[in-house]
Amino acid sequence: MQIETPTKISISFEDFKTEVLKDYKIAVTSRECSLLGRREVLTGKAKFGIFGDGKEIPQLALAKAFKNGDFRSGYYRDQTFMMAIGALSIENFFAGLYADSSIGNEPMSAGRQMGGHFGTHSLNEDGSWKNLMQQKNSSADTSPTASQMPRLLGLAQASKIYRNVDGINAEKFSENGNEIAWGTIGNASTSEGHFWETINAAGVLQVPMVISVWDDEYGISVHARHQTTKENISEILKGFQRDEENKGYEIIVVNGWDYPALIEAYEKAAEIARELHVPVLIHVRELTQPQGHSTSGSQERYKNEDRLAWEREFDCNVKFREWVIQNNFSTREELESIDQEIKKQVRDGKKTAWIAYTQPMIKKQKELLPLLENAAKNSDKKDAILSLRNELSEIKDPIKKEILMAARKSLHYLIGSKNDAKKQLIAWIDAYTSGSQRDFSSNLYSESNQNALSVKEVKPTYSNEAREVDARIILRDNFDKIFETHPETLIFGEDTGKIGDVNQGLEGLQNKYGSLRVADTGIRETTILGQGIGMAMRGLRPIAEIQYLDYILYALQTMSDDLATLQYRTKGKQKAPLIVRTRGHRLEGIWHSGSPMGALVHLLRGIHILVPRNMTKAAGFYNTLLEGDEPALVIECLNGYRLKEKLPNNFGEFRTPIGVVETIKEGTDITLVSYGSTLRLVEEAARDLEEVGIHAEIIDVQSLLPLDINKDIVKSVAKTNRLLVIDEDVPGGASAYILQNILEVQNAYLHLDSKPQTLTAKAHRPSYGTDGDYFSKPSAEDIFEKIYSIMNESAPEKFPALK
Ligand SMILES: Cc1ncc(C[n+]2csc(CCOP(=O)(O)OP(=O)(O)O)c2C)c(N)n1
Ligand SMILES: [Mg+2]
Repeated sequence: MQIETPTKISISFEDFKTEVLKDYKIAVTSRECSLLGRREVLTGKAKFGIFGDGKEIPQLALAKAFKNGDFRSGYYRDQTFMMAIGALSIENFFAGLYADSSIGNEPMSAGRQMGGHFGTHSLNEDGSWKNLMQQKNSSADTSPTASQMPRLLGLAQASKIYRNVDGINAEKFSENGNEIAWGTIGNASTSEGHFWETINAAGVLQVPMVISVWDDEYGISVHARHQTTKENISEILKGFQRDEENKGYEIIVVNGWDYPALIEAYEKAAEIARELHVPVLIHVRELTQPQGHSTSGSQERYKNEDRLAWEREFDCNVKFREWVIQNNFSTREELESIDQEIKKQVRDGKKTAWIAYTQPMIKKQKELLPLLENAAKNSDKKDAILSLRNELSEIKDPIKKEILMAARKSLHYLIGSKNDAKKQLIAWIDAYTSGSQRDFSSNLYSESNQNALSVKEVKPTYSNEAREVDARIILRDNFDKIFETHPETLIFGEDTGKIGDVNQGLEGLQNKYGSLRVADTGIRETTILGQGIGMAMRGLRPIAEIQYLDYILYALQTMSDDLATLQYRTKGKQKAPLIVRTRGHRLEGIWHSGSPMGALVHLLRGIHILVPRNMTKAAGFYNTLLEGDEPALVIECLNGYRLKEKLPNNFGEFRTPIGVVETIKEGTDITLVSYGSTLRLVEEAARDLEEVGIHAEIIDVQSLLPLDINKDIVKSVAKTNRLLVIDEDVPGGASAYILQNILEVQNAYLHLDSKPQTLTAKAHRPSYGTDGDYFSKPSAEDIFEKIYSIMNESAPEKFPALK
């Protein structure tokens, strides 16, 4: 018998039935995981649960349209989809819930993320790319609502680049740009700016992005009437609908419990997006939350009985089951027995996951008990140690914390004693701690042999007749070389394309390399960042330009929550080697001369932060970064583009090393540490100080994250015995960060004869105009006087008081 299936492809009833029953099993498995998962939290075996119940059926339809090479960028409701593409087993699901730190058991994040945060592996053990065309891909989830949206844009745009830019080796990433980036988002999260910014940008760019809105009418307890105009996201997005004259979106509305309609909707969406590169929004309505939002709180507090009754009736799994029976794909009895079988499978899988999670720790517990007994034997605090030992032995499934607590507290009782038992205990604690610490702290930065720190310095070279040119020319010619030699590089931002950036560091390059590789964007910093993240995750080497450092605050959430955590939250299984280019520090006024480096340094651990003092150094950083596999933020000096620099002749080749400081003036009296635009003033002050017999040594840190990996600054302080850190940030900002490193990491306090100090801008934003700058930021006079006062304090006879 042939039937007209929702897939529009005429397949045999038997084949379609097999497909339907396979889906049924996944839906039931997923639901059973949610139900048991909640129980695991309520009985204390897991800490928090957020599940995909009530959203199963649309995800099965999504999975059918999802092909190898495609990418998902979604949120915590998508367990059914992950199961359907074969990326999440029952055991994986529970390992995530328990926070199992083994990447083998918990491939999503090795226990670093709450359960419900999904991802696949893009990288091999050595950090190199897997062939993403041979697998179904999911970018790693993040918890902040709508934070998946900017990255989604970039994942989609990569297809556009692969389809339209020649010469890129796309083998592992794309086949003619036919890959779709599939987004998922909750109805309430569409209230976020990230959603709107992404929707508009994808409409402008016309990229293959299909975004599903899972609409259950609620965002935790808050109803749609407080979230969305007209309580209807597809209704208010109607203006984005494409028509004969204008490009735009295809918008599809479908009920989340209607299996055949969903399959049709997703097939149609895929067709349009994949072939035509038109973005699609699928508004999936009438979804439910059978168990409420998460394990914290209960929905009875905010849903009335009518709503709860409706949710029970329209539960997508219930409706699907009815449909299966009505259409004779199975009988009630058959489904009953499938249900029972799956219940058992999930219970068994849960048990297996629990054993895999707890076994290694039980082994450690067993190892430790005799060590504690031995230690007790040899101690006058025997009873206290034995009591710790006994408490530990009574814990059925101990976690690392409980085991280490017992061991370390016992050691505290052994202060002053010396014997083999204590030695053994110490060795055991050290080994267990350091091994475990890696489970929780590794992979903040790349650990591959392509990591940016291992790229060796190459100095710029100059011909004998090298000219002095406006520094922006050096950037321009270097970018030219980069685009010529690396077809996978591209740059985009506000005014980046046609005019070649606001300071003409890209002058003429759009004409040469095309408007996809040197591109203007809308004014939308968050999604500029997201374009970069997504494209970098698909093998391209994007350079995202944020016009001024002051405006990076718009993109900061995405940088901090997404880009900076990517390697860490996947334990090194995904990377986005994105270069963020911007310009900042001193120029004019509150919003064109900010230098919030402390804020950035603190929020962006996981990204290299580079602060070159001139454009040759900046160009060298770009060359270094393109050799590496890590994300970085490069801040060019806003007031440096028209200053003269000597023209090198090895563009594209010279490399500024990352994390390495440079001594730009030698001296014996005091070490001055600074970076960026401030350095020119420090140099000016140092010249004046020479006149009064003070010989300052100046160190340019060049790179704030990481900072002075060779610990060179302390060597200078050992010579000068005095230290001043100078920058344009607020008091206690990046200067305090630098000082902490020099004093605490490098132990420079051992060499100091004077109080180590900082000289910074005022606490307020810099005021406009030359006087505004003079009274807001450190001037050469401020620097001179500060240093002079330090010298006066240490040798008043030689350096009599200034005033
Ligand atoms: C930026 C941010 N604000 C608040 C939260 C807390 N929070 C988590 S989920 C959620 C509701 C999301 O609702 P919706 O988008 O409709 O998704 P649903 O859970 O209903 O599927 C909120 C407010 C968060 N994770 N991130
Ligand atoms: Mg919702």
